[in-house]
Amino acid sequence: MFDKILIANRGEIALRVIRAAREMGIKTVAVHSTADSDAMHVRMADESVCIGPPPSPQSYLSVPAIISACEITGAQAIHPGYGFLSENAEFVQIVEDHGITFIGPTAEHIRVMGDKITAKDTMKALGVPCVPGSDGGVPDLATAKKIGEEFGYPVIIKATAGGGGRGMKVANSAAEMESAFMTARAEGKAAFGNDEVYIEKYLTTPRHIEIQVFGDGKGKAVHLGERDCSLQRRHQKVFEEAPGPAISPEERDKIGKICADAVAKINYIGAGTIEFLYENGEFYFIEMNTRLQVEHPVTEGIFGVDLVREQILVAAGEDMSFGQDDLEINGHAIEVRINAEKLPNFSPCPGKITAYHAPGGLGVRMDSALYNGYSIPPYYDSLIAKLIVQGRDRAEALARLERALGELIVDGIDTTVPLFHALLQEPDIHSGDYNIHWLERWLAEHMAD
Ligand code: MV4
Repeated sequence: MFDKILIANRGEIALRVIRAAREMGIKTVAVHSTADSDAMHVRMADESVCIGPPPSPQSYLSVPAIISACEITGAQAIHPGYGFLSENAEFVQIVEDHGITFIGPTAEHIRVMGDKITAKDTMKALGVPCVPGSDGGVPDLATAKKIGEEFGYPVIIKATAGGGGRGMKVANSAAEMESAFMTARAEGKAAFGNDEVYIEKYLTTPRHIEIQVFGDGKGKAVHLGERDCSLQRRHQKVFEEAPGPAISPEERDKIGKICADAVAKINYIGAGTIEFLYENGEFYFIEMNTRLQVEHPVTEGIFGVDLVREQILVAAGEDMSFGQDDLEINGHAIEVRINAEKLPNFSPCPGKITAYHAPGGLGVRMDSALYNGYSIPPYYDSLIAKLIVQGRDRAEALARLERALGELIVDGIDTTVPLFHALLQEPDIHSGDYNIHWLERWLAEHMAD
């Protein structure tokens, strides 16, 4: 096992990793920009290294600075958290070339899943159900129109280097194809330097259901059920839950086994998420994320496992501490993402926290790097806290969410907390009757400015 690891991240996820490492008796190194000298992750780690000025490209994304921090402190492994360098295959290669262990998948798995066409080809070949569409890239407009006719409109054109909603355009008819095709191409080129696109049948009212998988890198893998992350705004998740209110135990076992078998076959190591659209009782693969995700705590809650601990175990060459037969769902968990943003426009709202009180009690987990008097810097993501609640069933989890939100005090800045109080008044939230468009529609109706 490692003696010391470095966490190449900040905020709540850096704390999350430090906590797992400390329970395992592993020393921790925090890295930070000059804007984060007073940040909680710096205080909580055993050691810290300043790696550069506030803008991320010169600090949290600076590969030489992070490698140097490892060498100076003698850290043997790097946990990337999510975002920043977590899905950067070149970074992983450089880390390994320096004799440092990357706590996460191989550079090759990250590369394969980062290219959405290759990811889909790979998953299809492994028996994972995919959205019908072009098999591979679509070279020109004429081919795009042929595919539109073959699968029937509406279709969606996606940049192969895209993901998270960028470089995506819907065409409702042949007439809309030219503009949608050209725009998706141009966006792919501008944002990712790659103008290759592919086409899928557009699913009009799906849910976003993602399956948590975990592999040991030696051909063994398990699944930890699904999360329903359909409640999103501009491709940012807002509210996530597990298990999915629309998924039956039989459906879970079936799609879960398909996913676990797929990642076992490619000797996948560590945590991964296989994203699906779910409509009319069918799952359609869209993307795979090769990292620990923001919303992993809802899965940890219902299965009672520490995913970061397992990541560290398998990265050190040890076995996972559980197998599929050890995994059983207990109750229901919900996470809400609390952002330093001002409603109704969700405009970023950095500034000084003048009073802070975190909720507690049975079934409440608050993952946050906030403290009283902390100043939220303007340079980074606006996520300031994840409130995760768990109950014996969904109704109990929702009641607990409302109770916990009531206890929370974050003064001095605006947050998205009022959004959650309002959502908890909605019958559709209580019945679980929502899809990927529900929140945008609700916001248009309730947050008109
Ligand atoms: C789709 C789709 C409908 N049909 N693919 C958006 C982000 C990227 N991960 C995939 N996305 C979508 N792909 C087909 N074939 C609708 C979306 C989509 C979406 C997906 C998940 C959660 C929220 C969404 C909001 C708008 C569109």
